[in-house]
Amino acid sequence: MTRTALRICPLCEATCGLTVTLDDDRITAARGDRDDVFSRGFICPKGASFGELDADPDRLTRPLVRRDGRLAEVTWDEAFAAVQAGLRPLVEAHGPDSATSPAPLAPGGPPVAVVLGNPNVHTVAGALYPPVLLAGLRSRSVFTASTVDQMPKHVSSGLLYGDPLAIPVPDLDRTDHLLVIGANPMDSNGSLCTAPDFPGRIRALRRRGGRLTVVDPRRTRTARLADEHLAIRPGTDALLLFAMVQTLFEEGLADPGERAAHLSQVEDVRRLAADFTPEAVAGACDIPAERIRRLARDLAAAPSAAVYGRIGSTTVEFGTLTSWLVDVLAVLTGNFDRPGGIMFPLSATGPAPRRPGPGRGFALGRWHSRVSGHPEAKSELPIAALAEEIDTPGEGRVRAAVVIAANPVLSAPDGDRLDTALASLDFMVSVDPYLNETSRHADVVLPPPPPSRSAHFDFAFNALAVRNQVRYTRPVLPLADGQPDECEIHARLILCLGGQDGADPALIDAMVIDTALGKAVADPLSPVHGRQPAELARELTGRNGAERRLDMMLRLGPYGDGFGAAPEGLSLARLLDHPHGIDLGPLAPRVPSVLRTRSGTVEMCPGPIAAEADRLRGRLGTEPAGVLLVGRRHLRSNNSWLHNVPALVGGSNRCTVQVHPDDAARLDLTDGGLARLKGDGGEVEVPVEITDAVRPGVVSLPHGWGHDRPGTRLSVAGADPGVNVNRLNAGRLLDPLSGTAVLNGLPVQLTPVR
Ligand SMILES: Nc1nc2c(c(=O)[nH]1)N[C@H]1C(S)=C(S)[C@@H](COP(=O)(O)OP(=O)(O)OC[C@H]3O[C@@H](n4cnc5c(=O)[nH]c(N)nc54)[C@H](O)[C@@H]3O)O[C@H]1N2
Ligand SMILES: Nc1nc2c(c(=O)[nH]1)N[C@H]1C(S)=C(S)[C@@H](COP(=O)(O)OP(=O)(O)OC[C@H]3O[C@@H](n4cnc5c(=O)[nH]c(N)nc54)[C@H](O)[C@@H]3O)O[C@H]1N2
Ligand code: SF4
Ligand SMILES: [Mo]
Repeated sequence: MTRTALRICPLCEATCGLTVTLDDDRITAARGDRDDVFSRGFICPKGASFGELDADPDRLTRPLVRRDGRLAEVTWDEAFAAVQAGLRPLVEAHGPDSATSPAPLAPGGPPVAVVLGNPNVHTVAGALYPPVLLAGLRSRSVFTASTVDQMPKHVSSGLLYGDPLAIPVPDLDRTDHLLVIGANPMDSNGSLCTAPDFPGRIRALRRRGGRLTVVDPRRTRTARLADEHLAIRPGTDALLLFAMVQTLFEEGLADPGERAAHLSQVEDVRRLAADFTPEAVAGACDIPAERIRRLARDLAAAPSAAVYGRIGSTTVEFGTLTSWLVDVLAVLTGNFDRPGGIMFPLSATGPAPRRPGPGRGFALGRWHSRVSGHPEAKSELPIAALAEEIDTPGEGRVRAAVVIAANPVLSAPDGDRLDTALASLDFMVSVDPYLNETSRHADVVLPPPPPSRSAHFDFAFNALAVRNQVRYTRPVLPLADGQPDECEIHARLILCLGGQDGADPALIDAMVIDTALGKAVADPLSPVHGRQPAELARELTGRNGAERRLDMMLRLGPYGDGFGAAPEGLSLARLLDHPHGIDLGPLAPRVPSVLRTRSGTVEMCPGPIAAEADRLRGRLGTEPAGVLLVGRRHLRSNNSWLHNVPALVGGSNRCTVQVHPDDAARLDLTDGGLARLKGDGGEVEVPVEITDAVRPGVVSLPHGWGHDRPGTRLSVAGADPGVNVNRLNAGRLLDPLSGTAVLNGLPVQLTPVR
């Protein structure tokens, strides 16, 4: 029987609503849901292949356990028993660890690393359970995709606003001028800026007479749409943006406008920027000084303007400084926290707005990594340091790993070293639907069900969306016999770490609800202040623990019904009545209530930033030489795990090194010929694609390829494996404040292979 069902797409940050067509239990088509309150029918080729991805025959359907060196299918009970047997002794040796029985933290915590990958921000399980797991385990060896991605933005926000999660987004639908630094939303569909149909929103900007400026060493599909494209030399954006700040002060254009009363240390920024004149940076950036001045003037003159930076602004040596400068430019041009500028979304499951005033502030470097002494950021260590934390002998060495939705062998620096290091662990468990380059090292693999059989709610991306809205989709198909939901997998994993395998996984949700309601009733500002937690818990609805937690978060959240205090407010039941979502309106100003700094103001010139500015000042007058490597993304790909879907691979989605014609001629490279690319971490041989889309002196290789390892189960990807760009990168170059690896602007050597 044919029917349709709604499912929010989990594949990228655009969070498009899909209408899937089902023939019995097979998805035969996926199209955009025209009635979706946010995405309004938009879809991209990845979403359209939802059915194919969902039914990939290589997807694991049963858990695997290593026996006599080989991974074999077992029952779920056997798999969890193996997890507890493998991890519990290591946890126990380091003292009590349960989140319910707090005890003093053993130095460094247990020798168990937790590695969390990108899809965790796209699943309900990944949002709700890892925080519980981390609180219970209290390991200091926590590594996530953030340190090959957006950690610089978290650190910048932590320092500026006192809250690393308070990330302002461009008010895309109302801005008159969008300045894009190192992002290619035409292919990525946007990031740290959830905007389904980013392409349409850019076209709408142009239609209403707005201006688009793109700073990118490649002429990307986004750059092609721009009024102005600046092909900057990679890694020099901090210099460019500082020179714009200098120009604003120099020419009397710095005017924060209405928000001035909530800012502190603005004069310190002026002093910090003084030496970064356009003339002083022009050579390094390879952008004429007069053009830099004009960029600053245009930004100041626009009726409204938004500055937006992404991967090319974060995964670089001065990533935190650049991320800070992105916001500083918006503040100084009066485009902070106002329509058309950069604004803070208000998520339906986030905390309700609190009374303005001093907060707890944000601290960095509360502990350091064992081997290289990297400071923690947001309780994480750099994923670039994962290999050395495993393979360097000594007290506190990481001996086991819990890997959830991560493929760091391909996505993190020094892929080969990490590959070897993971193989040497005493124990590793992967929660992953594929047997891939990383999970092949696991002793236990716990596969989640396919997305059609999981519910979807965007806990992470609603806080980054260009419009406030809320949507929820239940699974479109029931779970296969015996297959647990991913939430249940996470909950059982938490129980195993606590030595409680066999206990009811619902206990985990009950504990979280109990704690959260306990806090809420004790909070004099909460609508449920003074009520009984048990009575509130009984009011929660939902089919399972995850739904009850969602109901609780919605009801206590900024739009919530407050358990009856605001009867028109949000609850799970209300959301279920609106299958295409509920629109909550355009972004609204949130300063000062969003601020959590100790001063209660936007602290414009934090100490760690000033120190980084001094380090950058030392670079003035220098010009990076040699060939620099940057990445690229393709619309029909997504990090490391979509190369197994036939409809998405092939054509222009290929793992080639793009080289400018001048460089190709100089280096004697031919189109389609092989080149050897060498970095400080290793080398690869890869086909050359000659194109003037990259600027001279820059080559581009995508990440997420290199599917040629034995012991994986990726029949499509393995046939056209590509190479792992992160083999080139020894992972020694990091943005020091955030621990984020330098993935863009990496020095490489390029030679022809004969
Ligand atoms: N050189 C270079 N390297 C990069 C980047 C770059 O630009 N250049 N980009 C970086 C960025 S921004 C990121 S975010 C990282 C991403 O890198 P990772 O965080 O490693 O994420 P993925 O490569 O997407 O791999 C995700 C894993 O999750 C599994 N998975 C898929 N769906 C699910 C699910 O529903 N549940 C579970 N449990 N598992 C699932 C997949 O099979 C795969 O093994 O890569 C980074 N690496
Ligand atoms: N199709 C597709 N979509 C995706 C993903 C994917 O793999 N494929 N991954 C998802 C993830 S995890 C993320 S984090 C987002 C990332 O989203 P984006 O950041 O929009 O994606 P990228 O294509 O990496 O864009 C980074 C751009 O920065 C440029 N760049 C490199 N170095 C520099 C530099 O030094 N300065 C400047 N100004 N620019 C530079 C690159 O040429 C590139 O065009 O995309 C998400 N969406
Ligand atoms: S843009 Fe992103 S969310 Fe939308 S259909 Fe494509 S992959 Fe899915
Ligand atoms: Mo990412």
